[in-house]
Amino acid sequence: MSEEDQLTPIPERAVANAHIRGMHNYLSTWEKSVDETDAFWGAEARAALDWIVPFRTVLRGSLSGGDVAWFPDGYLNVSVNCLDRHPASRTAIIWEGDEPNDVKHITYGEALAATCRLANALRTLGVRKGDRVCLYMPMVPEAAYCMLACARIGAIHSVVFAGFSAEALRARVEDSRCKVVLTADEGLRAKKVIKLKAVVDKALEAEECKCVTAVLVYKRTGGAIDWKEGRDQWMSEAMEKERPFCAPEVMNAEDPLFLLYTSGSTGKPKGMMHSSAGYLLWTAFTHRYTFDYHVGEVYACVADIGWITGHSYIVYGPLCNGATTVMFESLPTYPDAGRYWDLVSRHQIASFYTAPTAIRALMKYGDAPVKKHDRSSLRVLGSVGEPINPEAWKWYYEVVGEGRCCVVDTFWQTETGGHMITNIPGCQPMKPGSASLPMFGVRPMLVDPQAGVLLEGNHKEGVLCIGQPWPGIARTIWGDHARYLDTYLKPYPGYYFTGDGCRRDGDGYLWITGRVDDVLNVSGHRLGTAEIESALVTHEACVEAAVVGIPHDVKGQGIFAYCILKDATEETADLIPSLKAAVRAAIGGLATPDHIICTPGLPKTRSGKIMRRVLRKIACLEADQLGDTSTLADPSIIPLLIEKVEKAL
Ligand code: 6R9
Repeated sequence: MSEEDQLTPIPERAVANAHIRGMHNYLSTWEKSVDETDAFWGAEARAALDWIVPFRTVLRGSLSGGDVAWFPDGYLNVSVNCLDRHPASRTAIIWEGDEPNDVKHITYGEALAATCRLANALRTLGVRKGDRVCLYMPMVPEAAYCMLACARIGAIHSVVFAGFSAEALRARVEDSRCKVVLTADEGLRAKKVIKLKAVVDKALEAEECKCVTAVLVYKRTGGAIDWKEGRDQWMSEAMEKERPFCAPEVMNAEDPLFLLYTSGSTGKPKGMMHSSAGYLLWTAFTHRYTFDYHVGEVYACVADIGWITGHSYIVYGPLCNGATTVMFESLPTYPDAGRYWDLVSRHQIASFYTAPTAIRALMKYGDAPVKKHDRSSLRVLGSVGEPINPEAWKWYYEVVGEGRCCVVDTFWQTETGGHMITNIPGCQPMKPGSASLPMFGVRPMLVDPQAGVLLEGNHKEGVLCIGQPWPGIARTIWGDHARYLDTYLKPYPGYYFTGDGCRRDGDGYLWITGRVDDVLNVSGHRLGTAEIESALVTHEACVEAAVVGIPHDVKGQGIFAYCILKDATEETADLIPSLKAAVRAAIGGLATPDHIICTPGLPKTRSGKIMRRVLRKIACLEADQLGDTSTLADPSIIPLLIEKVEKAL
């Protein structure tokens, strides 16, 4: 199919009332947003946010300096922008619990009162501006209140996804020296109980976590939990003691709003630090344009608040825009594979945002579970987390959206705060599998990774960089600005380096080709191969490990691990399960390898570097395409590995 043939026209009915219409208006707005930065973003920030002290400077610093600051002389409070200024009677959150009939509608007034009580409770516990507070929470409205309560008093929240293990939680609490942990007794997903408090207890046993002086526990299930007197308190009891009013802390635009840990190419996760004003503006702005959001509509993002998608597009962006945002606690296949569409029909959802891995999983159940539910309220369907394969795109567009909805394929990262490359409903024709064109304010650059030179014009492929600062860029890695510079800003001086490969086609559309570093994308979850390798070597039998990604038809990527065992270790039947358990203990279930092969050696160069390219090819059963192996120290390992992999798969 030629590139032009792939263009899918904008379904007119979906965008009759669009904020911006037509390619021409898109392009002129985009040009203004990147060329007249001060005028464009100054006006946006004045219009979209309520300021306590208005800013005079729009942008200071540069990518080359690593000192980007937006609206640096302005002051505001993020929670005020997300709650106080919206009509108290409007629905802020529609929460749908694990069971489809467990629904709560929460108004802005109610959310504000709960947030204030929690904010006061945190102050009573001694939490002050700049202190770190860890959240290890299920998908309940209280999780959003906890985030906003931190914002209200200027504390920096660090949400840890509730699927991470005690060890992973410990490392994150330690790295940012959290003072308080906010959690629940248990989480609930498809009737399965997740023992959150027990994980917190285990994590906090560690000497390194003595910084934590209090734990507030939200009662979700009422299940039995251990209690540490003097440290633990029920969240509801702490809240009842407090007034539902809390004077917001006056925050500088650049004061940190939160940390969110994400994986990179070393074993240690990075605490990406986001700012207050720039981040909030970026999430609100992109939420409004990408989903063509209009006040009064119901909007649903079914991600977890433990990931950046949940931060930006369940909580901050939508609430800043005064939207009605859905929080969904359950799974797409519970009680059956029609759950999402049941959700859409019952709450009359206008835009729905999920990940390709969920779409692919649901496709397997056929069209019937979709068609059973009325989807006429839908206008925009969003995709995030990984490249969406054209088959999944078409199913989403044709079956779920009945050809009436815009599909927006949003490329962005924890580090970017919000959408970077995406089509915008009403602006550009769509191409299945292409994230399309840059968001306003974003100047994408393709760079030749070897020569480091810019690749201008169409029909080019290189690594994706961003040429100028945008308001939502993470400002640093907590406690390690040097690593921030080394990872993002030094590889291609003057640019922000995404870590992704990208192709620009004949129409100028951008196609993300995936990570070019040692980062895996498993079911839309970002994992470093080095993290999984260090987890494997915590097992007493494993002395060295190498992890590579392999294609997986639902998860996008699967995890394939090669382990070298200690000399005398026998490969007993329980060895592989216990290696997997070691990974679950160190990181969490989401990082469990799909396959583990034990081997006496790994293909290494003479200087001792593992040749991952070779391991990847073998794991993908493409051993006939190994390429140049002349630098291998000991080629005899190759046939042995091929034989083992063929047996295992
Ligand atoms: C938001 C989020 C970031 C990585 C990113 C890229 C991949 C995300 C994508 C996409 C192709 C898309 N990615 N969205 N690839 N098309 N629409 O997912 O953040 O967890 O930090 O992951 O995900 O590889 O670099 P994060």
